[in-house]
Amino acid sequence: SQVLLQVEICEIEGNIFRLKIDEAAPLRARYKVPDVLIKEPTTQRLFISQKEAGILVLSSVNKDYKLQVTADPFQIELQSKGETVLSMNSNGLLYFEHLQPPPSDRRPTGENKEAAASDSFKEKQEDLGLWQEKFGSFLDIKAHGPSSVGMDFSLHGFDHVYGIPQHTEALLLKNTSDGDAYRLYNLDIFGHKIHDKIGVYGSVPLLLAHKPNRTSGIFWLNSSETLVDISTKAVAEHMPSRTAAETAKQRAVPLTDVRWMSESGIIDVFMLMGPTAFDTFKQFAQLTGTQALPPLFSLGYHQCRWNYEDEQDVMAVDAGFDEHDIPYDVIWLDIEHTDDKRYFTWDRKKFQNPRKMQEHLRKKKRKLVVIVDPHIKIDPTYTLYSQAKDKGYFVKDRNGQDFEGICWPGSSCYLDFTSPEVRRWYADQFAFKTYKGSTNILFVWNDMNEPSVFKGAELTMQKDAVHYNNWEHREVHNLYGFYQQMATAEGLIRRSSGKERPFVLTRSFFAGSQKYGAVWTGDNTAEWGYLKISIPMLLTISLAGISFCGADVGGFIGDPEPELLVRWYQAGAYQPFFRGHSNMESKRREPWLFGEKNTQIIREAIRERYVLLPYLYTLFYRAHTAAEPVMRPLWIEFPGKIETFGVENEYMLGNALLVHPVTEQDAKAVSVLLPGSEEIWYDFRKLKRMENPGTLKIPVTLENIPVFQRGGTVIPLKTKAGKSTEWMMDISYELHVALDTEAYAIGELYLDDGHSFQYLHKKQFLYRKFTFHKNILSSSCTDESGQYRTTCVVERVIVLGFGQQPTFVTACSKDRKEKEVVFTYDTKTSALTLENLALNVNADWEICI
Ligand code: MIG
Repeated sequence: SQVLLQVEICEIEGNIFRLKIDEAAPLRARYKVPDVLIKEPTTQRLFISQKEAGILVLSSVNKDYKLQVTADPFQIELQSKGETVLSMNSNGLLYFEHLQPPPSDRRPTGENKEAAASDSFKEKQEDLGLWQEKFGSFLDIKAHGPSSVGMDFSLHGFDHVYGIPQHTEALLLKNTSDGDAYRLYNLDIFGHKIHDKIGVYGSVPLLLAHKPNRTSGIFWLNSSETLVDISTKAVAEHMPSRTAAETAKQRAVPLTDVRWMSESGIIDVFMLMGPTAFDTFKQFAQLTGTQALPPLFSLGYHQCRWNYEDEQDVMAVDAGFDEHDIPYDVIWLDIEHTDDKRYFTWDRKKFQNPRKMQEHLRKKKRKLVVIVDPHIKIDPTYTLYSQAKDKGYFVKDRNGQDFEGICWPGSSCYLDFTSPEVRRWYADQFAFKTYKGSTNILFVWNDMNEPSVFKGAELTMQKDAVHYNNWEHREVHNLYGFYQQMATAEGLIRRSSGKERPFVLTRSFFAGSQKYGAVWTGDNTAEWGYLKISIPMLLTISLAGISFCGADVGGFIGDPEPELLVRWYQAGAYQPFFRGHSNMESKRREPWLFGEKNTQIIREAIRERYVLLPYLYTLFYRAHTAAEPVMRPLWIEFPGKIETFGVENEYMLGNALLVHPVTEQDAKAVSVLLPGSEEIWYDFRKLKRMENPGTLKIPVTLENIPVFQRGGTVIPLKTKAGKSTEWMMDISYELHVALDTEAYAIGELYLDDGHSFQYLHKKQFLYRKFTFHKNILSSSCTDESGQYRTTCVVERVIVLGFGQQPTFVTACSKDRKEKEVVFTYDTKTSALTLENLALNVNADWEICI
């Protein structure tokens, strides 16, 4: 087209490369995604190591990386220590629609006058299709014309690719050559199918590729509708100086081509060079931030329903948990709690005294979460509406009027969260004095923020709606929910004068949403297939940087049979965000409604969760500080073991627990892969060493799901569950020390007040390490900078896989005398249990066996 494009390539600190392509002189600025990168990345100098006609080779300072740029055809090859990892545009699919004046404005100029005259009719017709488009009865007028961008990447030696949530799909991304591309376009699809490549609710344009010696990532920073095509094939190995004999022996090596296409914006892509999976997570976090550290209560169990009807209902459900001795932390109110879907208000007939209700919950050491959606009922008497209207805070339609759509309240306008001023104002709505009836135990749930617009094209906002700074909705679509959660989290922080951690659950998300709270997978269905697919879906979200994720336990739509509900609780108890939720039309399903036996099993599952919280909280601290996903596909822990690369029916929780949910009806046994021939695995409940690693057939009953602890790890637990996390503050700890082949184990415990930012500002935390080595278990400090006062003790230690009955066990802490420890040794399981330890969790001590 002769329109000049400008290419920028740079190396970013920490093994990241960035490629940007924009028009050198566009008619108007093209959209560049703001607010997702946490800071302008620090670039590193690249050196020119070769330059000749049409070829430019750049090397990194340490010479580890080389970028070879060729001019014709334009291609870039990225090598790491001589190994080609990634090449760009090798299939020539770079595509860049430059901005043009609208057809009506175009004046034929000198030389093309004649051509223009003869082709003008045809051209106009063709152009028209690019300047407006019909979708059913909806007309999308593209005020700035066509502006799509696209490019292909070849991943050399890779045939396993992951990421780009959210789809109801398998963990391993599939070849899309003969079907739909993976679509990234946030949509509210009620009753969505499983195994579909249409996007649902949220998008993170991050793709990871893995092979035994390397993990790499491609982060395509674009918030418009995006398609990703994937094609994996085997190609002849590339050997520069090949002899005839070598050619004969030539191996086929895998290659994955990934083609990204976006409706608008620029090409801005980050190549995360790993080389390990954990390096890749750090690189992505360096760009988009890490998981916010959740308040401890939010890792407990959440009880939700559309809807808990009124204050009496809330109290009764709350009391039901105590009556049935089931721990829970939070009860949720859906849209029916409001005055006719006016968010930030209460239906005063059903909730006469919301503060009193919250005081009641507070006394029970529990919390409340209420829903706050982004659409605002058109009603001049509704202050939120009239203020936003006056201030011009709503998204506009293409004619400059407030965009109107239908949603729960009927005709509604949509707050323009892309504007910093709107976000500030919105955040202020959460101030206690503004949000009447709210207290500091109230937290927030953002729903419908794709945004969902009933009777809109694909049930969302028109692409030609107009946002802050005149950007069309098409540019910012996938960012809308990200911004709402950002503003909400900010509001909750601000109402506490910066002291308390927020909790905000969002349905729509984008790269970086991890900084603002939790996400869930939306409206799943109460069927076995949805329980099964929830595992790869959550793993994919976790890989994309969002550790705090979960799926509606029980399945939102429909009524689960009791067995499915039980299995879902057992799975959810070992997943990051754990909430039971159900649709308006679904029957009530509080955990005690399915007979004594099922109540007992669900109670046990939830208690297991509560007992495990010290471990889970520590994992979240690792996610927060080191970008390690809480819930992990097996291949991350076993990067060299090809048999793990496609596993999605089980997963690791941290590095120590392997969880295999039961997702089949009436299962009598499940086939579990315990990877690593050199690993030792222990049954987490029976505390017994598994005979052999590998694929095992494990008998199951309805009582629980298979969970295993990996040898070489120490897991901190509480000795028992309580009514909620706050009731458990003083309960003592128990350590499960699982020995590896060297009779060694190591693990950590992080703890703090569980709710404030003091861990950050005042360094009020404890970060402890437990090491088992040469028959000595020692407790030491991992981070000397942290201090936290607690009287909590380690009460019990169980050493799994301990070779023989010891004769004598002693414990000694720094300034105390040695004391003898009471122990029992189970010769059948080889588990050694040390009791009545009373060793302060805050102190250095040793136990000698
Ligand atoms: O489509 O607020 O995904 O969790 O209960 C219904 C009512 C709208 C969708 C959410 C669901 C919530 C429901 N909302």
